[in-house]
Amino acid sequence: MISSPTDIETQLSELNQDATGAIAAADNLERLEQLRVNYLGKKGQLSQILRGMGKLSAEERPRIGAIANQVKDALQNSLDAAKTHLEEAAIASQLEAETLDVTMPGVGRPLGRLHPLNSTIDRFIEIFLGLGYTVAEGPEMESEYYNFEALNTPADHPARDMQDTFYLPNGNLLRTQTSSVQIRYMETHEPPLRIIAPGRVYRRDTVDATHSAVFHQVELLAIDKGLTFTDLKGTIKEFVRQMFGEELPMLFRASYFPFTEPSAEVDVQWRGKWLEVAGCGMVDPNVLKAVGYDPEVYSGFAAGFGVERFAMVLHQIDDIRRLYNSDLRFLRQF
Ligand code: 2NL
Repeated sequence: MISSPTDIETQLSELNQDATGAIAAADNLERLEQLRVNYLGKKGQLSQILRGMGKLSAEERPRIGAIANQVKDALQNSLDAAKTHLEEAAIASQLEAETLDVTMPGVGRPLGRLHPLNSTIDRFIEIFLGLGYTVAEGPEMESEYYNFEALNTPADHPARDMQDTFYLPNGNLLRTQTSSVQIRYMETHEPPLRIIAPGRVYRRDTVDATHSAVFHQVELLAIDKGLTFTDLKGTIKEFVRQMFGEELPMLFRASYFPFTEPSAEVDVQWRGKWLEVAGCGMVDPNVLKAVGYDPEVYSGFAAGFGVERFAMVLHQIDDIRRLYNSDLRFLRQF
């Protein structure tokens, strides 16, 4: 087929119109590249049209050639402009999406806090560290020896009753007091020593507002030459002064524990009420012998404090079970 100059001019003009419209409608860079290849590429529509040029006369060729160049330049310019526009728009929308408004209020992160039992244990530790004590720890699963026998509590003692202790199938038990930790400590250390043993203990108690089968104790033990009941009283008095923040009327009531002799229970008067705060006494000579200490050379005193009781008194908590059921409405108050 022979192309006439007007045919080619018409084709160029249509191409120009088509392409300009398509470029204007392109909304992404991939589409734009497709259009460039389609219209201006080596095998593109413009090249196709220019193939017809060979058949033009020598006079017409430069004129049509010039028109073709104009169309090519115009389309190339449109493509460049559209490309620049799309790139700028992409950057603008990215900036918009990533904008950080430094005036926005921060996200609130609620602070964790100590459970009242832990903060109470921490108070005990802080006070006794100040009095020269160190903290000792040991297993919660114990043998009868460390929990009872070494503490002068023979097999026929009422405290050994199945009713009171969680015995394990292997003959061991869950410790009923942290004294067992202190026996282990004495076995591996020479006097003088001053330790406290905070920790979890177990008793087969029926749970109610003031009893729990799992609770916490801090036990205190001091062994040296020449320690007397007066040292024990002075220690407890200083502890009470620091724990309650003031000196309080105190009462040592005679009592009995298998592992101390003499033994006493300690009451303090606080806010008009007498509270029982500790059991205590001079370490029984049989306990000293059990760990290989000579009772003729060394003496010592010991005391046991109930952590839950202190937490409840200090924070006015009416039911021990509140300390164990992890209700955040309760725990957030401390
Ligand atoms: C209580 C109070 C007490 C002890 C614990 C103790 C420890 C050793 C030797 C002697 Cl290694 N005593 N601890 C002493 C008196 C009281 O706890 O009411 N317990 C049933």
